[in-house]
Amino acid sequence: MSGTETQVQTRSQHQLASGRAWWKESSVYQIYPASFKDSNGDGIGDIQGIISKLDYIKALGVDIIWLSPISQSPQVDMGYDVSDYYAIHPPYGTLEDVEMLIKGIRARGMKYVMDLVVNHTSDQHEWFKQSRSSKTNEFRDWYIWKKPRYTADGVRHPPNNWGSYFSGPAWTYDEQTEEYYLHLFASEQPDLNWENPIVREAVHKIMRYWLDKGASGFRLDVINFISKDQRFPDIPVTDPSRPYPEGAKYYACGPRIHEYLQELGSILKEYDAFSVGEMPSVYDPKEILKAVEFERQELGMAFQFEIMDIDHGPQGKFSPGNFQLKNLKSVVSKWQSFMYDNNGWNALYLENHDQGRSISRFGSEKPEFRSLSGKMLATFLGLQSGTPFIYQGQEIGMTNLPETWKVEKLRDLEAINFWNELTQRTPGDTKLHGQTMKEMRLKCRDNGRLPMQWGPGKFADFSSGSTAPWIDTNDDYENWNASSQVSDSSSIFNYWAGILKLRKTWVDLFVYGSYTLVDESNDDLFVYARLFGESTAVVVSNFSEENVKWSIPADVKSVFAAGKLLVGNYEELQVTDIQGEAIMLRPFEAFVVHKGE
Ligand code: TEU
Ligand code: CA
Repeated sequence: MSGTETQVQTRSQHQLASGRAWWKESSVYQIYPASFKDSNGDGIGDIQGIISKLDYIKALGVDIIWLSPISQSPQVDMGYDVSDYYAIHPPYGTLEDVEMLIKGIRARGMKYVMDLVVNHTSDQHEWFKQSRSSKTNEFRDWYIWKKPRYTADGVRHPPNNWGSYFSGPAWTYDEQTEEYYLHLFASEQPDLNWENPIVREAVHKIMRYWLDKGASGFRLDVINFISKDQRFPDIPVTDPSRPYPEGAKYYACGPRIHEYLQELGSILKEYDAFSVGEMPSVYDPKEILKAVEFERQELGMAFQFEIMDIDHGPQGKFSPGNFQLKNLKSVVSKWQSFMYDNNGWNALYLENHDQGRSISRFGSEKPEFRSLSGKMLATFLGLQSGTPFIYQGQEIGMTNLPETWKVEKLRDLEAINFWNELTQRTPGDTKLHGQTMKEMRLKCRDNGRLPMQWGPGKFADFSSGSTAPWIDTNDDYENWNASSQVSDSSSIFNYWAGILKLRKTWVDLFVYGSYTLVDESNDDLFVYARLFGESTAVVVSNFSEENVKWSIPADVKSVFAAGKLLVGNYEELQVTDIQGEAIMLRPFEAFVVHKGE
């Protein structure tokens, strides 16, 4: 008996390791409001635009709609800089529009999830305006203010050397009161001081307000950053070209995080609400488990970033990294098994508004492979253990921005700041600049922010007006759009719908079943088994653009022999003719075989 075989059998005895919950059986569709659908022709997506597309979303078969922030904001970071949690960003619409949206979502049997950004606010929030006005203002302690440090030569420095995620130091000096405030992101995004119980109460009040309005829960922005080590220590500098390194060690899952999350959790529990915490910079699942372990009742699930950092290079996100299937296997399997074995829960995603498109990163944009690899990724992701998240456009196989785009076309401050800093530091280094542009095209955040491709008309039918969209459309919308896919039974859209339906049909197996990696050493195929009681499914995904001959491993042979095919991304499914030993997988082929009840 091989090692894997023993594992598959032991696991099948587990049955239900983790408690049932409605949000485990759901799937989520993420909307980026500015780029989804513009109803009034000003080039910016809006709430009425979303309302007009609710039937489309329903047809995909998702249960929850999560909107990236729509609260009032100066939009330095596309709404992740909130200036009023109780008002709506006017170009998106009004409070009445949001009420209408929630009603429309609920009328279709779906639920609305709000993006809650409370690690920081906008510097235009009234709280911060008060806070910066004087050292004695009652809001002073709502943010994190520190005295400068001075070197022997009298030069002023920030209180420590933590870097901002958007370049430069994480501290900005404020002349008015001669102190620095902390901002882990842009200087217009000051971090709230969660040590202050009044700040936490203000957050609780916002949560209750929206839950009472009909929100069914929250996606909590960088929620694992809210508790900082109050000593605010320096981080050792290892790369002299980067004097302000990431200080995550001192604030990612920091000292009081679980105390704060328990407080949020008790409100969420009261409303039986959905919650997903965004948790970057933590690679130890034990740390994240403390927030998502079922009985602890903090958060439902978390976005881990190990999967997204998989093609980042040694000098960070925009340095070349090499995506290798074996790394994906070990990352995915680590989180899948760990959460299952320890009563935790995974949020499953390959895309969001901060990431490159998954076909461009992990599949192939080549015309002959684009649809196939999109469907392969849907199979691979959608049938894992956890709650799947689909990002707008992913369901129709949208890809990254065109190769012809120059940096001037980018809109995101992360990429723009990075580019400016790099080109100033290394003038004339065209090789480095070219390489960086290549990496940006793979991983910059604008990739996911191009207008949703609804149809072949002007501006991809995203906007009907004469005003150009706030960010350019991709080049390929005439042939690659939602309207042609909805009516085509062989489209990625309908394939995704089929995957989500499988999860509904086989809830025990695909939602609550165990996960086991099969044929670990295979360089081209990602194969895993899901087991529940007498039921087994084997999910096979070919990540390569070649034909791959596969000898079926002993531990899953019986599934192939007795099994039936649940789904596959090629029209003629060769696996039905398997003679037992080996099969030939075509480029990016994916399918699922099933045995049992
Ligand atoms: O992102 C947090 C985060 O750490 C990243 O995904 C971030 O985009 C990346 O590290 C940059 O390299 C969240 C939001 O999703 C993002 O849009 C916001 O800009 C950020 O928080 C600040 O609110
Ligand atoms: Ca609009």
